[in-house]
Amino acid sequence: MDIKKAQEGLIDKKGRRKYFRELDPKLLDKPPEINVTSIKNKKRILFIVPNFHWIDEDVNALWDLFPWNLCQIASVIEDISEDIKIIDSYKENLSIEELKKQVAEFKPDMVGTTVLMDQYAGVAPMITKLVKEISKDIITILGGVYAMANPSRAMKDENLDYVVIGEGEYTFKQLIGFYSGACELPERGICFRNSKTGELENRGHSEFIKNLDLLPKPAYHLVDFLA
Ligand code: B12
Repeated sequence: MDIKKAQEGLIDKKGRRKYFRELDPKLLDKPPEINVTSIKNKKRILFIVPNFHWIDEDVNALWDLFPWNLCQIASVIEDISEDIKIIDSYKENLSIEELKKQVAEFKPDMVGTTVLMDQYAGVAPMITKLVKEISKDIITILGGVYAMANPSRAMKDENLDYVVIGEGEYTFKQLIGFYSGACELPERGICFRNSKTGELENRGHSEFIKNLDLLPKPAYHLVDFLA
């Protein structure tokens, strides 16, 4: 193989790698407008960190970290949600049945799961299955590096309703806003099954949040650091 030629095909005229160009990068100057005060019934939002030991007993999977990504998103959606909970089934070492019991008790309208890397792709359908067994009406969302890098693969899971592609703070807020009747679906940052055509609709990478300093402080009160 002619490596130089192969590389040329990956670089555009501005010298940028093609995959980056395909992200069609755009900056988000200001948060999307959502009429939060018009919402009559706010949604109950549950975030889940899967227990990676369901599929992997490798000691390298033993990272003692807390889900700051979910705390970050939670702080942005606090005003639009009825209640928000984060279940870290990894830290608690919950079994599928134990997690299912906690999900049923919380009675969520929407469940967002995070999967950091491809290595753990297999845990996502385990979560969506248990959620849809509780109720088909619960909307399931998957975010994180695995989902954003492989949206079509992730959407092969028939129990998954949305993949969030890119930074999730405002995309997820708009998704909640949509199901609360306060705005349209996000124009970017989601992949889902179009209900009319049945085809996958990939709206591409979300806009990059321009000024991260404007984000509220992460909702760290939703996780127990010292447990
Ligand atoms: C910090 C980090 C680590 C840390 C912490 C990992 C951890 N378990 O938390 C450490 C150093 C331990 C680590 C180790 C490894 N890492 Co690492 N790591 C990262 C890094 C640099 C940042 C991740 C991060 O925290 N970002 C900040 C948070 C806020 O962003 P986020 O999680 O993506 O969340 C945002 C969105 O994704 C989205 N989102 C996420 N979840 C959800 C959920 C919902 C519902 C919604 C709506 C949105 C949403 O919204 C969030 C806010 O905007 C990424 C590179 C990157 N730029 O992402 C690599 C990265 C994830 N790591 C990677 C790899 C390969 C590894 C290792 C396997 C390396 C190795 N060979 O050992 C190990 C595996 C460790 C393990 N078993 O867990 C790869 C994964 C590639 C892939 N496609 O799978 C990445 C992408 C780097 C790369 N480009 O290669 N890593």
